[in-house]
Amino acid sequence: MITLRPHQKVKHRLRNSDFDSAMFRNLIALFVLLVSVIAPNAVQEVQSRAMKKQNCPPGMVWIPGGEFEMGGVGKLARPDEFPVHKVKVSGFFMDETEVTNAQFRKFVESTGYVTTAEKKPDWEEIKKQLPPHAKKPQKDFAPGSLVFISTSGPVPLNDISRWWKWIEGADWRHPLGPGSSIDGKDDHPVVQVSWDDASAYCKWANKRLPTEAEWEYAARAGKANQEYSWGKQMPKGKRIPANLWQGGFPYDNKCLDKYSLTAPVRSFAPNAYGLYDMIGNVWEWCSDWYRSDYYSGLASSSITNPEGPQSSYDPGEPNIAKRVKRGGSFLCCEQYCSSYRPSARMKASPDSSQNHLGFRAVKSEFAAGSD
Ligand SMILES: [Ca+2]
Repeated sequence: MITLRPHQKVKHRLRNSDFDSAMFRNLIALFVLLVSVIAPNAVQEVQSRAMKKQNCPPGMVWIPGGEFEMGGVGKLARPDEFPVHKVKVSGFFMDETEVTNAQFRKFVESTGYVTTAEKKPDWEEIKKQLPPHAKKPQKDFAPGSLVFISTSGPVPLNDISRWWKWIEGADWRHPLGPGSSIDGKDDHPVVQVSWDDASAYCKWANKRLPTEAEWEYAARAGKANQEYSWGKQMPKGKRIPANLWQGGFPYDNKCLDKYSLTAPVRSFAPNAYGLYDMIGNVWEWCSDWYRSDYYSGLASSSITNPEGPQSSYDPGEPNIAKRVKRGGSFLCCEQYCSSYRPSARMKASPDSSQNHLGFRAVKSEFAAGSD
């Protein structure tokens, strides 16, 4: 038996180690060669994803393109979510979180932008949304916005005026009206922003609002035909997966998820794409006009990158043109709209702002890096 001295053992180990690492490198090279011959597209896809990750704008994630079934799943789906149809979307970058107060403040400080809620409402614009011959009120309009105010007990749920009140002086810096503030809430989503405000921010940030199809595709995060973003389970019990409403609506918020209004972004687990709060916290504006019958007018074959209908139609308020909003908010519950489903559609006029409504932005692949 040959006995190695200590220095010989080290040399021996080094030689073995050199040999092992050379073998390992050769095996990897062989593996890559084999894969590139057998599945060249897979290699390109992996390389492309790695490049996308490397070139991802700060605070955004890459959403790889694909095809999905867009529309209602399960018994809670509403008529405007049908028919379910196939949609292809190209890959795009999406904000990880809803746009925060800090981000919106940076935009306002850079541009001097004044939001819709901070401007005196224009009677000529309001008149367009009212029945013909509506008379101008005696009192002058003051800037303001809509604020959710809990009722003292149960109320008919077909009358939103019971819990939505026009509050003069409510705006993004004062989400609940005069006396409220966003001090210490830099990481909360900005609210009281209209579609026009959200679009102005996006333009400044060299981004854009997501289409309704992009939004739903990103919210599903690869979970085909699932009722909820997190799977098949209703948001019940103590492990609530998003900032929603628990308890009797709109009078008894039990806050099992710990938040009665907005929560700081990233308070709940992200979806499989790494996107936070796609469901709950605040509604998010999309770029599309809203039409209740939009899906039924689409071709039966798969459509690619749809940008929504040319015009708006909401049978509930046919005189008011509306844009789509998605994802539900801290006010969503089973008793009212159950809009914590990725397919749920909601709408509001582009000059509307509310204290449960915000947005996040996206960026097309070709626009990446053009900052
Ligand atoms: Ca909540």
